[in-house]
Amino acid sequence: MSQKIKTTCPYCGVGCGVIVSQDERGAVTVAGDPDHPSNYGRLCSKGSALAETLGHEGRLLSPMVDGCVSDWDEALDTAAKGFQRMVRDHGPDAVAFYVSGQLLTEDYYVANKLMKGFIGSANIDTNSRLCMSSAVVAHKRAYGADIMPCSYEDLERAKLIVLAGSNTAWCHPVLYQRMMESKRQNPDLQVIVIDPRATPTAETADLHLPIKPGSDALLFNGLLVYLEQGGERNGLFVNQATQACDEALSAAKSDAESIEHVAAGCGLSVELVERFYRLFARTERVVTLYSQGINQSSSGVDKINAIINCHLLTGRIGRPGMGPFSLTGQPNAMGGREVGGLANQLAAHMAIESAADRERVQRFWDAPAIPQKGGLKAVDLFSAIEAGKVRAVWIMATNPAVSLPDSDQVRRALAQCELVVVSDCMALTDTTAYAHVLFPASTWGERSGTVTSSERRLSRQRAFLDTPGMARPDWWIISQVAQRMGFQGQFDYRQPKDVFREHAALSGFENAGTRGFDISGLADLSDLQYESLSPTQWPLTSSTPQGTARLFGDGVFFTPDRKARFVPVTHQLPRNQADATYPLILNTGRVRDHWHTLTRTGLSPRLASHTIEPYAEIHPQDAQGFGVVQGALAQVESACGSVIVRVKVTTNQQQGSLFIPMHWNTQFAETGRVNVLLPGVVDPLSGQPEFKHGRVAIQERRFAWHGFLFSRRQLQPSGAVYWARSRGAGFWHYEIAGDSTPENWAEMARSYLCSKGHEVGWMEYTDRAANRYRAARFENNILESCLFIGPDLKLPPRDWIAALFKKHSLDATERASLLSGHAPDEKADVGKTICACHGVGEKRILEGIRIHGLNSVQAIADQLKAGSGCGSCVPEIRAMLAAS
Ligand SMILES: Nc1nc2c(c(=O)[nH]1)N[C@H]1C(S)=C(S)[C@@H](COP(=O)(O)OP(=O)(O)OC[C@H]3O[C@@H](n4cnc5c(=O)[nH]c(N)nc54)[C@H](O)[C@@H]3O)O[C@H]1N2
Ligand SMILES: Nc1nc2c(c(=O)[nH]1)N[C@H]1C(S)=C(S)[C@@H](COP(=O)(O)OP(=O)(O)OC[C@H]3O[C@@H](n4cnc5c(=O)[nH]c(N)nc54)[C@H](O)[C@@H]3O)O[C@H]1N2
Ligand code: SF4
Ligand SMILES: [Mo]
Repeated sequence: MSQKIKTTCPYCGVGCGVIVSQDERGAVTVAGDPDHPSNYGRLCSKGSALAETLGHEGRLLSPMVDGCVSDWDEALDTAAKGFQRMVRDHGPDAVAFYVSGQLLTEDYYVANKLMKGFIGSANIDTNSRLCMSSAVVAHKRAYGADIMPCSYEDLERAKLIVLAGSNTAWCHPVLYQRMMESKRQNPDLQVIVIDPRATPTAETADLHLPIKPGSDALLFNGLLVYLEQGGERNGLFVNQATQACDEALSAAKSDAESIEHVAAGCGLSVELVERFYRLFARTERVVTLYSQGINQSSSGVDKINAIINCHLLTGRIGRPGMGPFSLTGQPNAMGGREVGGLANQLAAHMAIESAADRERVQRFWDAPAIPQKGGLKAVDLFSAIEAGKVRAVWIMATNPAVSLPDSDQVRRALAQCELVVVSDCMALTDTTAYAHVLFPASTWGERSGTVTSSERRLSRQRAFLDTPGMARPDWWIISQVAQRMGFQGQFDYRQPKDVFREHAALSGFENAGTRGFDISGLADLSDLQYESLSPTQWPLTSSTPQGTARLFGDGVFFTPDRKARFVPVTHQLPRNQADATYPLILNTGRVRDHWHTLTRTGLSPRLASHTIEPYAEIHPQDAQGFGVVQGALAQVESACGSVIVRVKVTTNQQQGSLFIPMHWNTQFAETGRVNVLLPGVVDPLSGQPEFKHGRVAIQERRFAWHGFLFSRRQLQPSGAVYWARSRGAGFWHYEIAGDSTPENWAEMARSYLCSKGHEVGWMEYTDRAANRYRAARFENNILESCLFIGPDLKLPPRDWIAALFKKHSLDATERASLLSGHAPDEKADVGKTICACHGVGEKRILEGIRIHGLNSVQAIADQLKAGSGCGSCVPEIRAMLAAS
């Protein structure tokens, strides 16, 4: 009999429900929960591959102190005493926490309570600073509270969906699938994508505006003027429910003088801008979604307010099928905002600037201290660490040595910080490498609590696995440290539900409708009710026990006079502009099947095969101009650092900019860490970094030799200047390149592939003159590892080698072909993986289209199975069909 448990996907902010089944032997399968209102059974490629990421490979299984295995008592005491000493000697602001939207609400609540109420500093910030802090500020400016008014359901009820700075098809795939499904049901639904790149999302949209990077506020200011001049103002709503409309309009008018002016400023044709404006003007039911292309900007807050202004002018907010919609990235980005996990928030949507709120929270917590002002925001926090102002930091569930801008600065800061405490489930990350105290955290599958999705929907994460080793949940670790700092009474939680009930009670404490975030209806949940809690949207009070799908439909907001605010915006281009030294704009973001710093998806063969290396996308004309070619390696340089990445030449990239994914780090490709290129430029209002606009130069990076190696074991390719590793089915795949040719290839190869004193079946081929070398190592006829080196990029197809690793033994012909470097069968090379679910490669699909006449997504699914699984690759298949 198999056991079934309902929980929530740990990846993106869509918050899909999953059902986990486990058979008697412990084998886990994961399926979409048909009853969960986020996904109704759907999953994307990442969600579908969750069962592949549950192994204990690389896990941190015991506490560590100063690099040595320790026990809980020693590790907890070391951290607690260290923090106490810093507070005593240097004051509470010498201590900081840097936490994460991947913590559960219960963990987050306890961390925030310890810092703000008991250590008495507001120095707790979160990686959500990098993610949606601009949305928080914009929402507060417009609505008086950090509230996202819409529901996912609005995407099905809309007639027009505008996606601004969002690659939804890859980053919120299930929402994208829902949009595409409603488009099938309702062909009138139009989708517009605003993105400098032609992403898979843009390629399937009705209209794509390949906007000049950073110019969105101008576009939306122009839209505001167009709507006003076209008579689209909702006079009743504007008069009764808003303030400052005229100020915003006059700012927009002087900013966006004419459509021609907007078109020129945004690098778009007048015709395209007009089409967008006309569609927006004539469609009452419009939802505008925005994500990192808008938020991660030195003027992200203004951009969001420029968008919200258009919805306020037309009164398109709070009713079905319309509204401004902030897409959140992490599974619990929203939960973090609810508990007040940002340095400039208090708790439960109360304001740190308000004396009354401070007093209220202090009383509720029975806390000795409450900070009088906001704390350090992420980028400033790490500067303060380097400057020695913050002397102890506790990092939880985030990898700032990779994910913060100017990440070499972060490394310098951590290297000299007096006390670095890190809670992570993985032993070796770029950040854990700096820890004095390392706490082993339990992770998805083992932990239990709640998360909140983009649409304000609270869902349960439930444990279904035993926690390995000595790992413990984050709320427990934080409570233990708090108790050992002397705060016994207020942190004696026994279960996540104790924390949850307190959090829910605080949300309703002396609220009386003044604060939008109110889940007081859940404050008295019994243990059983918490266990069986089904997904619901806040506010959820005694008068709205079923939750709330939409807010602001009544035209009542959370400002003092209860009216929404228009915010006058003058567009500002990114502070980084290209110049002669750094002629290209650097744009960064995500790939379809990887999650952030690869600690989870990097271990899944199915997911890793979609993108195996760090790369830069560049327009063909730029590639020619800068002398870089498809498939070669290039060096990309900025004023603060440099990386080496593979070149992808594509017209999807606009001229004058590059795109490099954010995911690679020291564990997976030492020279592929894109954040060494980006300076710590932030939005002055929100502190959110400008990840989408760096300035860089690119040039060819010549190497004396190129190669690749496959091995069943993880290796250290010393001697290679460039290396990137990727997980395959049963092997690790390394792409390598080096500057100096070794005296003896065989010696180098053995140093890579052979463990010392362990001589094994070994075949090799050397052509010194041509600088070619091949070697393969066998154990009982099973291919154990192999290495291919050549003077240039002409190396055997990797998919052929990958296929050989699936075989139980290789026959003589196969061994011979390995050494000759020629695949015996051309078909063995299927190309880059497109469909992760069924492992179908690009070449197979192209062959199907060109040779076998497959002319629709359905035909390809029927014949090749590609696209018939989770559907995440359908946008790419559509693009291949369109290109043929
Ligand atoms: N596969 C995958 N999915 C994820 C994640 C992941 O790591 N992998 N992470 C999750 C998280 S935490 C987040 S925050 C979300 C992010 O989700 P998204 O915001 O959709 O993802 P990004 O790729 O960061 O950026 C989105 C787009 O912004 C565009 N852009 C850049 N500059 C501009 C500009 O000036 N104007 C406009 N209009 N667009 C611009 C980029 O070209 C890019 O296509 O994804 C979540 N989902
Ligand atoms: N260039 C560039 N940089 C970016 C971005 C970009 O678009 N471009 N986007 C930014 C954004 S939006 C985000 S959200 C960040 C994300 O960046 P990070 O938050 O740094 O990335 P993750 O790899 O998700 O880090 C999560 C860590 O938590 C650990 N972990 C997993 N589960 C648990 C748990 O239960 N408990 C504990 N204690 N640890 C756990 C994982 O092993 C991992 O080390 O990156 C930002 N950086
Ligand atoms: S869209 Fe994919 S990654 Fe996001 S929650 Fe759903 S299954 Fe998980
Ligand atoms: Mo994010």
